[in-house]
Amino acid sequence: SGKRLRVLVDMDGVLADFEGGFLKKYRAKYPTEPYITLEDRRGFWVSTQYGQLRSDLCEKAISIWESKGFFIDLDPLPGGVEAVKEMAEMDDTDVFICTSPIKHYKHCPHEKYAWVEKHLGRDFLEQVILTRDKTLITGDLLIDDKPDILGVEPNPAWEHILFSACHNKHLPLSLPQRRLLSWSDDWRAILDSKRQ
Ligand code: UMP
Repeated sequence: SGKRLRVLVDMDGVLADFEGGFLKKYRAKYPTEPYITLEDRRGFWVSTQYGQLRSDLCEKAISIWESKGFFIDLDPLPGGVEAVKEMAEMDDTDVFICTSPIKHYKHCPHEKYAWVEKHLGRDFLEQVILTRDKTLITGDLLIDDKPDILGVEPNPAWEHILFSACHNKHLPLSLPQRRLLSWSDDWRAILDSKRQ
């Protein structure tokens, strides 16, 4: 009973394998350059860590996700598409995909919609929110792999659930923040904990 539950689900690193897709295409384009294994990834920004490895690798990294085909080619992360479909079928539950496009807008926004259509179906396009500021979006939960989600709204409506990823799994959890270790973890219990 009570009001409907609104769940915001991030795309890169939560539904789509941004890190795996990046590393595969970076190594294919720059086979002789050094790279960072997923095991050694630290920090949300791939470009920052590549820039620390060697300064010119920052822009080489950026060239990968600015390329045509990068976002549409990302593989779904295990269980994500199934979880979101199940969530959307639950009583009194609204699910939105909440994702930040890169500022190089030539391919990314189009391919994010195309990815949702391909993996979740045409009807799910109604649920897509592209925004560079997630603090403006109201919801009960935001499932996102970015540790710090900041914007102009100092007190966002949602509770941020940190979705584990190669770059954040070593971070100490700043209480009372909760984690979802993967889509095999108990996401249903997290939703239930927010229901009236
Ligand atoms: N992104 C960068 N630089 C990086 C890593 C990711 O620009 O080093 C992009 C990819 C996504 C966006 O489009 O940032 C992150 O979006 P969210 O996962 O926060 O929605």
